[in-house]
Amino acid sequence: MACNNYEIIDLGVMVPAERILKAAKEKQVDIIGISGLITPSLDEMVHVAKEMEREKFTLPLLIGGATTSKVHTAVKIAPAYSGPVVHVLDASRCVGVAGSLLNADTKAAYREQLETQHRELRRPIAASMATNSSPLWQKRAAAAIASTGNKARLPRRLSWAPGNSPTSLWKHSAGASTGPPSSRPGR
Ligand code: B12
Repeated sequence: MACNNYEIIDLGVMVPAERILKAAKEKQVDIIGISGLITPSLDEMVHVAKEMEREKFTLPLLIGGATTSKVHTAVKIAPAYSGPVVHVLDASRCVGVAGSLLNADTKAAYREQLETQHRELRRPIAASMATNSSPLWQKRAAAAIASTGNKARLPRRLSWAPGNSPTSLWKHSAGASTGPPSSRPGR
């Protein structure tokens, strides 16, 4: 990221959501990135997303780390926050993702693509919940399936405990390339 003119503000590990969001406001960052190494990090990431929503953030939230996945991001994190939430498999892809999210010409289409992908990833889970015999579960699953926007909340099926997540805030410096991924150097 730094090689592509992004300034990285590394807040370290086990950083509470409150401190992440405070720093994001103070430094006027363009993107927040959080990393999850072990299972407890996953629930903490959902908490960060909820806090971003509560504090009316609109910045993109990037998700990465050994324990994270596209499915968890789509099912558990993205529904908690109305801004863009992107799972990035490998940090080396961040330049392209950040560019697509920040470039005025590409961000709307990228967001659309992201929402479609998240809906696709949620669909089988919502469908499997619908087959559960509990009436309450069926009701909640039906609501989840009927929901279209990224506010769709799926009932809790999996258990994730709170934990830690290394955190970075990225400030987009003047001169950074924000064109579509194929047009940027270093990819
Ligand atoms: C190294 C390691 C450790 C080290 C950690 C040292 C340290 N201080 O970081 C030690 C030995 C301490 C350790 C301990 C444990 N570990 Co461990 N560990 C690993 C291991 C082998 C590699 C993790 C790593 O650093 N990879 C290198 C980094 C660069 O890769 P990465 O995290 O995947 O990040 C890449 C992408 O995800 C992305 N990315 C990462 N962060 C971000 C952030 C953003 C914003 C973006 C966009 C992208 C991005 O870019 C990176 C480069 O491509 C993984 C297995 C694995 N192969 O992933 C298990 C693993 C993470 N550990 C695991 C476990 C269970 C543990 C322990 C709980 C074991 C135990 N019972 O004690 C403890 C927990 C310790 C703790 N409290 O955190 C599990 C986690 C499973 C889970 N879902 O919870 C894993 C997945 C192994 C496994 N398959 O079971 N571990």
